[in-house]
Amino acid sequence: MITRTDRPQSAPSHAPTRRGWPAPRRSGQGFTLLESAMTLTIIGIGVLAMVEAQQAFIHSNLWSSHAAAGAYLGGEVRELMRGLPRHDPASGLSGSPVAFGPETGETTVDDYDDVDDFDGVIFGFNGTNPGPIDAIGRLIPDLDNVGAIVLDENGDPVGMAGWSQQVIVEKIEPFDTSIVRSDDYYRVPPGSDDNDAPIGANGSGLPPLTVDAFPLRVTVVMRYTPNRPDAETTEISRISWIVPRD
Ligand SMILES: [Ca+2]
Ligand SMILES: [Ca+2]
Repeated sequence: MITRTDRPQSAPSHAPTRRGWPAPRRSGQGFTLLESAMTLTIIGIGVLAMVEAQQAFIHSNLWSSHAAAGAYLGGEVRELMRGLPRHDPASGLSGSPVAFGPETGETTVDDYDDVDDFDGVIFGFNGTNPGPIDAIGRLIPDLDNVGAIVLDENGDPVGMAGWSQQVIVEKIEPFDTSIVRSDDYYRVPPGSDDNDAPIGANGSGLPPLTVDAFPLRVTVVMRYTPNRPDAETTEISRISWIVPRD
């Protein structure tokens, strides 16, 4: 039996073998500078590839979570506005001049009782109202790393950081929904002596319509602003639907 100590001595490392290649290094001899450099290069390339793959994963994951959050926030506003009349149930579409928006005394989302009340409202970051909001008008709170609701100095919940929901309500032509009319537009019969009628209101050949008889198109735009200096606001998603005439 041949033991480690009994094994015959191998040839010196620099001595060529029969085929001309250096013999294997003996134990404890160490590495040459070239071998060390090549090893470091290979490891470096591997680490770089892993870092790039990790960055790509983080970017993809961020886009995915933002897209999901944007769709969620848009769906909440749509659900909130579902079933509301196009114009105020008490005063209709009125004002001087006639314009969309909340009526006197309607100051919060709980007061809004018709679709046009929401025109121009931005819920959330840098907005006109607290937000973002959910389908029953409640603030959607921001969560910290362990899932706890973030509170302000008064102990009140803080809205989802950086997110906003902007609502745009437009009056559209029932015969061509790509045509947007002004808030006070209406149409009178041809030959009408209504001197206040908007320009072209009775010359289009289309049927007469009162100021509140047009369908509405609602668009909700979701935007996100990262929490860092000089961060740019990005539109993440938008949702649009038409509220038909009764
Ligand atoms: Ca109203
Ligand atoms: Ca209104």
